[in-house]
Amino acid sequence: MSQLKNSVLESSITGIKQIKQKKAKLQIVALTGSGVSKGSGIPTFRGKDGLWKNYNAMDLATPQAFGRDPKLVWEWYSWRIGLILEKNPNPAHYTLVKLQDEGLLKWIITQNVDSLHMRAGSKNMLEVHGNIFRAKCTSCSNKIMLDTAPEKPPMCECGEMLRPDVVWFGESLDQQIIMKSYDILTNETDILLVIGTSGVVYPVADFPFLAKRNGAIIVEFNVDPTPISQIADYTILGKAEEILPKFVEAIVKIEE
Ligand code: BJW
Ligand code: ZN
Repeated sequence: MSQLKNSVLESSITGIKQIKQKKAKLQIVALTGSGVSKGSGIPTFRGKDGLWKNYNAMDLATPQAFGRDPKLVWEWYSWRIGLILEKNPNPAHYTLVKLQDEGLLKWIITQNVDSLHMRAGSKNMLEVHGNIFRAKCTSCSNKIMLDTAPEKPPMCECGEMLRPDVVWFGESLDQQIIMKSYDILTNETDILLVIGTSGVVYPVADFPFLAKRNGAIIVEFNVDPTPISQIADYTILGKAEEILPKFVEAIVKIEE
């Protein structure tokens, strides 16, 4: 059962110290969601200030919506691209880079499409829901990168329309990325940090459960409890941009 107190930060460090006594090199993996970019000023999807408060997911983030009105869908994505370009990574992103540089964090599995982990300098990253700065052809296999917000729906050189290279509701996730994620969560994860995700969107919502079944310790960072809190060994309540740096600082000290 997870502990939902603020002293949880300290008990999580004590718990990790105990695991460290049994295993010389810890393998830490981070699973991130939109809450990690909230501190950069990028809205999350759900919750009171979330994108889905003002926009209907089914009108904007499904292949059917794009089929009906590609211009509307591109307008929404262009607006988001413009917004993200004005923002910068926050301490939550940078602190994961530090953990990676220390050789402790092996992988970041992110649902975020905003490239902020990459802009902060993270490596070994799996973007399971795609990337908003990439567009793919609706007809051929062409993909292009976008460095500015498109003013009108971009077209492929083959003459067909390009679409955002993100995963919409009802679409399958990239099979290779999913298989790699399953492999990491099954075989390479001693500690899974679950940061800023509501844990309601499948199949990613199952990832912490898979890691747990395979023996990983789950440490969750969120401003509110989520369905993942039920299986989390520690749920540390607070803003990722504030609590994650404290957690990482303590973890790095254990290693020294
Ligand atoms: C902070 C904070 C701070 C705030 N610090 N924390 C099984 C069961 C039920 C349903 C399904 C199922 N399998 C499939 C489905 C359907 C569907 C689904 O899951 N629906 C549920 C919503 C019910 N899944 C799919 O369709 C997926 N495809 C699939 O499964 O294919 C196989 C299949 C095909 C056909 C039929 C059946 C199966 C695809 C899902 C694609 C999701 N796409 C989006 C949009 C991406 C593109 C874009 O950006 O436009 O991905 S939706 C949106 O949700 C986005 C996110 O990556 C994803 C997750 O959201 P996230 O990141 O967790 O954000 P929030 O807002 O939900 O939460 C933020 C959290 O942060 C909160 O907890 C806050 O408290 C916290 N927070 N500030 C720390 N400062
Ligand atoms: Zn094409």
